Amino acid sequence: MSVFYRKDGHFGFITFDLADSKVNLLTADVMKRLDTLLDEIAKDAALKAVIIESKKKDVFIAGADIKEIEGITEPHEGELKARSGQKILDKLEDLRVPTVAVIDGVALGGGCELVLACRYRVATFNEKIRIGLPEVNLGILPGFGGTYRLPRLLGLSQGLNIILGGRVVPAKDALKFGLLDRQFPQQGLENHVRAFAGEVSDNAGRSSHIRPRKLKLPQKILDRTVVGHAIVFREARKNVLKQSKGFYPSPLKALDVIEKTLYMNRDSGMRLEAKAFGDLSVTPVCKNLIHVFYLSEKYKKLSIPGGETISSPEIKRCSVLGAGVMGGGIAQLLSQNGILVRLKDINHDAVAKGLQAAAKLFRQAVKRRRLSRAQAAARMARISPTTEYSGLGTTDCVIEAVVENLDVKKAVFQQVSALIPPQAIFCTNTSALSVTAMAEAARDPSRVIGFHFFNPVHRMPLVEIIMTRHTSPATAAGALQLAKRLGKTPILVQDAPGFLVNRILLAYINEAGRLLEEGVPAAVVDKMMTDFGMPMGPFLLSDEVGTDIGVKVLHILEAGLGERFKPVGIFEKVFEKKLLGKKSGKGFYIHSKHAVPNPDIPGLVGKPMRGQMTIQDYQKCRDRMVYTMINEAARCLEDKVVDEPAAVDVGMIMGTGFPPFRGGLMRYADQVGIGNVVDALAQFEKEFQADRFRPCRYLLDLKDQQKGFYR
Ligand code: 3H9
Repeated sequence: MSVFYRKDGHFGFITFDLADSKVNLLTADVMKRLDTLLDEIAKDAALKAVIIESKKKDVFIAGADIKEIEGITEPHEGELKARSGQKILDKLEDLRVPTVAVIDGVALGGGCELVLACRYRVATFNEKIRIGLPEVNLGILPGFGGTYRLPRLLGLSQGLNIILGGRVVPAKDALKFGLLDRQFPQQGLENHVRAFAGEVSDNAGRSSHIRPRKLKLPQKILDRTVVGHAIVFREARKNVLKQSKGFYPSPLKALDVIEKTLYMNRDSGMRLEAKAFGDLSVTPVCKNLIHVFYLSEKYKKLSIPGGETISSPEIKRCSVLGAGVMGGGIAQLLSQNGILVRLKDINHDAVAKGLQAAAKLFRQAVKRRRLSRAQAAARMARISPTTEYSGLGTTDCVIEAVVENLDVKKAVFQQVSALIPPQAIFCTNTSALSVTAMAEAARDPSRVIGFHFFNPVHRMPLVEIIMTRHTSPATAAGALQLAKRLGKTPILVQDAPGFLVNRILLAYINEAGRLLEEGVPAAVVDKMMTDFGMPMGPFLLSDEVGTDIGVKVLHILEAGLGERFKPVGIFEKVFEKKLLGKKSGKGFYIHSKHAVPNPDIPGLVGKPMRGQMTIQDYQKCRDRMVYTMINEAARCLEDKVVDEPAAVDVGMIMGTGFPPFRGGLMRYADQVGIGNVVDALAQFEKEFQADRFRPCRYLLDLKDQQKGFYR
């Protein structure tokens, strides 16, 4: 059983407690049971109020069952699913007596829609509470009445903000927006709720708003007049088009639905919502985004085999060596997550830069009201600067982020490993150098591990955790635990040149360089990839990272993996000319307010750039870059750098911004068809007389077995 009903005096209690599940879900069975209960409740003339609660810790209801949505194959099936759920929630809304949802955890998607159908919503002060409608992140829209009810409750602007952005908000914001009526302490919750239910049942029939929202004048016009609505819709459409770049259909569809239903009666509005839900639920984008949801659920809980039995001591103190861009960012992230940080660099200026970088991030958090001034100051105070190797005797973990030079790093490992407690974890944030070589320079190689953050540290969700043959399970378990504590998604990678993400990325960037040398302008190559959905093209990315860094990493990859990674001539030339990218103001682009193509690049290429391309040529160039990535990723699987295709997809989406709507690089390859990828690569190999395109064994085997990476 999943939904229980009890009557206590004049109050009815509906309790959600889905058996054998950590979370409550509005599965088809749960909805059926709720339907039956509501029919019974509606007949009870003695009832004064209905209270809806959850027995799950930190979860009210996590929404409809995503597995059921994944299984929808026909739009009509999706439409019916939404329509039947809507009718049940309409019954809840239409109950004669007041209904009170008691939220002490997450109320997401259908869970939020259920509370919207209640007359009142109260919550505890539980920090874990999140309320909202994340459906667009799954490529769908709220289908249990959310698009109809939320704009009516919160006003059009705030309603659109939540629905189109797939936003979820903490209780404090929900109270401010009018999504909650009241907050109570967890202690004595039932008494508070009973008193509240008593109060509202005495007032039944009067306002359903306990806290009527006081809108300031411009907002009042925007939210409460037809002209205001037109302005809000126009702005929202502009924003959605800008954000979704046409790749994600659901926010636009949600906007269309709300625009049409805002003045409709409930039944007509709901029908339109259900139809739109059905249409979206069968799109490849929806199925791909659901795949990404599962991947991220799986990887955020990643453990090493047998890792559940290893207890790693909590990391309370951490030393960060090197206060550059990465070191400063890492120090900020650690202190943000309650860890005391010792930030070391060789001189005061260098340390000051790292501190300034951390302080800037905290200032931004205050500006965005994510932190109070006092909280930011307390977090900043957790970082203590030093130019000495002091304080290392009590550290639980060291993260090395000094200059990317193996000899320097080995010296650091040798020196510092003698100063830290024997059980401390020693991490390197190198982006490509041999972690094994560093481990072998340390006193205890089993405590050394790679912990590769991506830039900017506070924003990029991925951490590559790099294991060497020496790394102990306890060290790996400790590193995974740290990654989770920092809110990052880890992937486990074996030590190999460039690890996983940079290896794939640089194979692709080098191929982009070859296209440029063939006369395809850098901006055109970049557009090919942004049209594919990448957040930026390879040349702009190269400018962001720094062409010096790119060339350096390519040389490391060339040394370890061979000729195919030899930096293409144009990268060497750009580097020699000190066109380092954003940091020097010029690279493939000139960086001022906007990046504009650098007119000197064609001269460096030494041949005229091509004019208009045919669609076929355009696609072929793009395929060369994308299939190069697929081939390199397959080589990583063949070399056992990672253990499964899912790790590649998590790495590429979270480390490079590979378009989530494509479900990941490996899933994209499956959708193209492995046979087609292999044939195209073989064709490129022949046409360009280039070994680098030769499909690797892993791909050939998949083709022979008529398999895909996932199927
Ligand atoms: C929707 O509601 C559509 C409607 O508008 C209309 C329909 C017609 N479905 O992550 P955890 C699983 S769409 C299926 O470890 P946490 C999760 O995968 C839905 N499964 O806990 C995991 O499985 P496993 C909109 C779900 O505390 C297990 O529950 N809702 C769902 O770290 C435990 O979860 C969302 O998008 C689900 N809806 O985080 C919310 N939710 O044990 C998606 C969870 O096999 N969910 N599971 O690995 C989340 O964001 C997080 O899971 C949550 C809990 C914050 C709830």
